[in-house]
Amino acid sequence: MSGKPSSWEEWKALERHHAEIDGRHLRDLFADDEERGARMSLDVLDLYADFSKNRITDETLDLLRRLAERAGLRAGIEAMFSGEKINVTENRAVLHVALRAPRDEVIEVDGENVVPTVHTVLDAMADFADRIRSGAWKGHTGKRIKNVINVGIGGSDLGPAMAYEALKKFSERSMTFQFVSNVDATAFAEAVHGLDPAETLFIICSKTFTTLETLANAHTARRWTLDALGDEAAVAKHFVAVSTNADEVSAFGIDTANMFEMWDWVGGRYSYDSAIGLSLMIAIGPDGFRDMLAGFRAMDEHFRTAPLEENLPATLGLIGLWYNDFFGAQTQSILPYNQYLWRLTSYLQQLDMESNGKSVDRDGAPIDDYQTGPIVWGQPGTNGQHAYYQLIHQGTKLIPCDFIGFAKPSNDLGDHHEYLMANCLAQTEALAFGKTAEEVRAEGVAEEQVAHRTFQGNHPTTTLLVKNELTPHILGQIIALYEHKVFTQGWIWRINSFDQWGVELGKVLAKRIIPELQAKDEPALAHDGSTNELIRRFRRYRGA
Ligand code: G6Q
Repeated sequence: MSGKPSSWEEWKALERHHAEIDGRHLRDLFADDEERGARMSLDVLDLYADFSKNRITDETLDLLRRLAERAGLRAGIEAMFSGEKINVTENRAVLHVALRAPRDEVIEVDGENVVPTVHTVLDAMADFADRIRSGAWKGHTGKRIKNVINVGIGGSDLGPAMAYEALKKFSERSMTFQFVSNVDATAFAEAVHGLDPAETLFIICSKTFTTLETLANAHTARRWTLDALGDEAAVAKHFVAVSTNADEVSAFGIDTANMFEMWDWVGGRYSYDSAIGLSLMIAIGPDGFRDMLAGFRAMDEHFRTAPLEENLPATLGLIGLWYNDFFGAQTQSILPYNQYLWRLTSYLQQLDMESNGKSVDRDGAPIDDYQTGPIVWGQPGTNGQHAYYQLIHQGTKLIPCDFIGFAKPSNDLGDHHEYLMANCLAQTEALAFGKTAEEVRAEGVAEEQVAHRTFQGNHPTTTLLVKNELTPHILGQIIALYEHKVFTQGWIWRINSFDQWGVELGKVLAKRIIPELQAKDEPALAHDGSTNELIRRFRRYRGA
């Protein structure tokens, strides 16, 4: 499929349709159609998705689906699942779906079935996790491992960190789990504060094993361990690695027998189902981890097989695209009403923004007349309500929101859960329907106050109502849902959602400035005037 999406007849039909919809209020759409609330929904696995509070009609959905068909979404899905090298700029397959494939599935990359090696690594992880959890694996001095510290950044951090928080209820509470990512020494210093090195295991997660932040933290961890335990042999008991780069792992001093493999066909931000999730597996146990993979797998199968009309990730992707490209919405907010999901939005921020923050298409042509990925942001409800929801309700910007609520609480205390969910539901209602000036006046509000207390409404939301409490299986479903939503959008925008040259740039740039900050003598600087001045001042204030 080639050509700019914006030049397709299906795109132009949506532009025309937008002109019709733009003036319509959700109040009217609901008044005209009593069935709308029940009809504009999908019931998939453990998720009930209500997208009726969006500025759409049945025709909108139909036109969006035609756009997806024109873009060859179905063929794109097949290409991904069958291991085609759709990451064209890196000439790689994109096979996070293989990480949750059952043992008997065959998925080939360059003629080799990758599923057996996925399960070999999963089995090795399970064996290791069991030994840590049971105490069979001992530290160098014979003490049991009580603390696990994941050292990694970006895709080698956010997934396990988010999922550990999400699934804390299922975790081994006699152990502590920490995630060190920032090269700011505070991250490391605070993580190890009060810990006994003899009881601490570091998992160094780096696909490339060349990332500055991770290697700096890993070297510091090594020193911290050896300063206390005094014997190089301790490294073998207190460090394991997850990487594709065996040479760098052994150069660092970790025996490759203690290395868990990953593969170039798994992108960092899609990797926490791989050995990158080892810390999580130690926390929740191999059974919990496999249950989570089964949740991912169930959503994978849904995405691959369900027709577009019933396909939840595709539908969410299309609705997001509708606002992004036709209403000019710049952002997308994700608001989980679940405290355990407090890091979900940061995780999804990377997933979405690193994948679809692109401005050239797959053929390298500039994208200058349509928008690609949105800015993703949000905080768990109800905290956000007392902070920035004001702008969503009464500001001048259009912010489509996903609300995620659970039918059952993870911790059932008094009336908390009903209070929580009442807030969730009330917000989507208020955002959609607002409060008219007449309604405000009818409350007896003084005339000069009426405008201030009027709520325009017509703010679009999608509600994901999970039928159960948050479990590993359900977390897997939710994450796979968003992975495939991002895929849907990226495919239609004709971008490569699987490279990240902007991230690579950062890795190179910092390395140029480090020697200039560290030089004993005033270095000759050849940056722009601002950067030169900042470097000079940093050196001066630092006392160089
Ligand atoms: C993810 C990105 C990026 C990456 C980190 C860490 O998709 O590529 O966030 O995960 O830069 O990279 P390493 O795992 O190679 O250290």
